[in-house]
Amino acid sequence: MVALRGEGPLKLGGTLRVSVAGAESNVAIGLARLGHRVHWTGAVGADEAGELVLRTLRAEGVEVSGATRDATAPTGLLLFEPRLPEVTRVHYYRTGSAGSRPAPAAVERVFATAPPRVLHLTGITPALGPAARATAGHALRLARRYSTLVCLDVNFRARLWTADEAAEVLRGWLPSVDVLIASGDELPLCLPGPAGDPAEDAARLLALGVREVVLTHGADGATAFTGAGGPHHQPAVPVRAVDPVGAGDAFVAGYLSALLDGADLAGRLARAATTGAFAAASRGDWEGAPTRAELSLLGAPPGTVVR
Ligand code: ADP
Ligand code: KDG
Repeated sequence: MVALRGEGPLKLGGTLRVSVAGAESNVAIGLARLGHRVHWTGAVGADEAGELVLRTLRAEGVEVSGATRDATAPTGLLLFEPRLPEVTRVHYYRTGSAGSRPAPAAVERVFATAPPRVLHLTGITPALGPAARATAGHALRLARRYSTLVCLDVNFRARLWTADEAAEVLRGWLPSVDVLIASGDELPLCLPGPAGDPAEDAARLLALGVREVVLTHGADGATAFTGAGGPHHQPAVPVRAVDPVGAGDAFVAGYLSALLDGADLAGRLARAATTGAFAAASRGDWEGAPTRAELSLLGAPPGTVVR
C-alpha cells in the first residue's frame, strides 16, 4: 500500500508524508537490509501509487518480478492519523484495491522460478477479501509441495474483519504453519477452544504441528515455545521508543534472518529483539530497519557519534 502520514487530527487537513506500508513488505525490506534474498509477491494498481510501492521495494533490494499490476483496480491506501501522543488511528482504503485480489498465478511463478526456503504470510492478507484469502491459501499449499518453511504472523486487524472470521481462517491454516508469531491477545484466535495459560495454549498449537510459537509483548519482549525444554523468554532491548508501528514486522524479519543463518532459538530471538527495538526507536513502518553492520549500534550511550 501507499501510506500517508499526517501530523495531527486528519479532519483539520494539513500536510501528509507519502511512503509505503504493509506488514509483508516491511518484513521483506527488513530481511533484504540484513542481506537476504527476498521475493515479495502481491498486487498493485497500474498507477503511480503502485509504481511507488514497487520502486521502493526494488530500491531496498527486494525482488518484485512476481508482483502484478492490475489495470482494473487502484493501489491500496492507508492513512496514519496521530491523534494523541500515545494513539495513532489507521484509516484503510483497501476495499476493491489491487492488493485485495492478488492472482494465484503470481505466487505460482515465484515458487516455480526459485522455491523459497521460507514463506512468510500475515493474517492481514486473508482479511482483505475472498480472492486474497484464496491466493494466500494457495501459497500455503505450494509451500507444502516445495517443502518451504511457513511463518505466519497473526497480525489481527479488527478494522478489516471480525475475530470470528479471523479464527475460522487462521485455525484452518495452522496445520500448514511451522512458525507462528502472535501477540498475547491474538493467540485465542488460533486456538481450537477457549484460551487459558499461554504455555498450555502454546502446547496445544505445538500438538497441531506448529513447530515454534512466538508470543510478542511489546516493550516486555517475547516468549518462544518449541516443545523442547521450557519457554524461552527474550527481554526487549531498551530503547527510546518513538513509534511502535512496524516493531512486530521488524521482529519477524530479525527472527527469520537468524533462522536462515542457522541460528538456534536464543540467537533467533536475540536478533528479533534487536530489529524490533530498531523499529520502535525509528519513525515509519520500515525506514529504521538495520543493515547487518548496523545491528551493533543499539545500546550506544546518548550522544554517541560514529566517526
Ligand atoms: P506488534 O507490533 O506485532 O504488536 P510488539 O509490539 O509485541 O509487536 O513488538 C514486537 C517486538 O518488538 C517486541 O517483542 C520487542 O522485542 C520489540 N519492541 C516493541 N516495542 C518495543 C519497545 N518500546 N522497546 C524495545 N523493543 C520493542
Ligand atoms: O505492521 C505494520 C502494518 O500494520 C502497517 O504497515 C499496515 O499492513 C498494515 C495493516 O494492514 O495494518
